[in-house]
Amino acid sequence: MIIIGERINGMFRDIAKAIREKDPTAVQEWARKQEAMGSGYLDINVGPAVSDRVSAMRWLCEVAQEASKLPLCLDSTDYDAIEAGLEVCKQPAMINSVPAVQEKMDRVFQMASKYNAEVIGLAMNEEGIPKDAESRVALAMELVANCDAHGIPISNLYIDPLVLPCNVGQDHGPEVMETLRQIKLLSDPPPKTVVGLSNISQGTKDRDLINRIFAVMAMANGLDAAIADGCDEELIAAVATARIILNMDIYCDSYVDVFKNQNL
Ligand code: THG
Repeated sequence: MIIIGERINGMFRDIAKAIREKDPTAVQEWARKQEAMGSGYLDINVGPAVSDRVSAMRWLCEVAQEASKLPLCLDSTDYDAIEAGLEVCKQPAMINSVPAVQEKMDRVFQMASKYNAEVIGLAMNEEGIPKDAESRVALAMELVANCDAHGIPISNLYIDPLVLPCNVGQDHGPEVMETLRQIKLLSDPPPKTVVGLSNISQGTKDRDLINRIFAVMAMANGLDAAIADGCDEELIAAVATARIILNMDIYCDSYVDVFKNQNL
């Protein structure tokens, strides 16, 4: 499973301050740290409190790329901000995200095609997030059809079944697991899958434990990627171990590396 490091997000105080003061220090520290600990992408989100999302996104992308060579996952509902990020990305990026809403899919898949970007498609539409797996899979199918219609390889599409905090949407848990399984039957090759892992534990006690258990359960149901705390050693160890159990690593390489690094 690929970890998309979640930490460069204006929802965190140090990043909000960095954006306000145009001080790259915290952004670049998190970029380096997440890369060093094995994240495969850096999520870049300007957060809720920014007035000019376009210039904030452009600046975050520029300074993150000075510190890390990881590809970026541009996380915004403002497509002008996403496009500003795509313009300065030095390598193909991931667009995070688009719901199954026609005019939004038209704009996002067009941008993806122009900039050779991957796309996260959300299992939701104008009516919100459905509860049952069948309705989520039906929305995933719409995203697959629109991706294909724009000539984008389906392997560049990541479907996000959408994870809600378990203390408000506990009944969504099994539906998310079932959605992850069924998405792999939609096409050949199938789309990839991604979740916002830390969503599951928002507002709960024992957040790290809940995140870790959810991650390995979702991996057993085929999860390919997670926007997650890439600096949580326990999460990384759990993911490395699940990769062995699921026979995803030849020679147990990542398992051995992780435990060697922790001197166990
Ligand atoms: N799907 C997709 N993209 C996403 C999400 C998703 N992007 C945003 C989010 N969800 C994933 N990123 C985070 C980042 C942080 C937290 C949760 C998800 C988090 N933050 C602390 C909190 O809210 O308690 C903030 C703590 C602080 O302020 O210091 O949990 O689902 N495609």
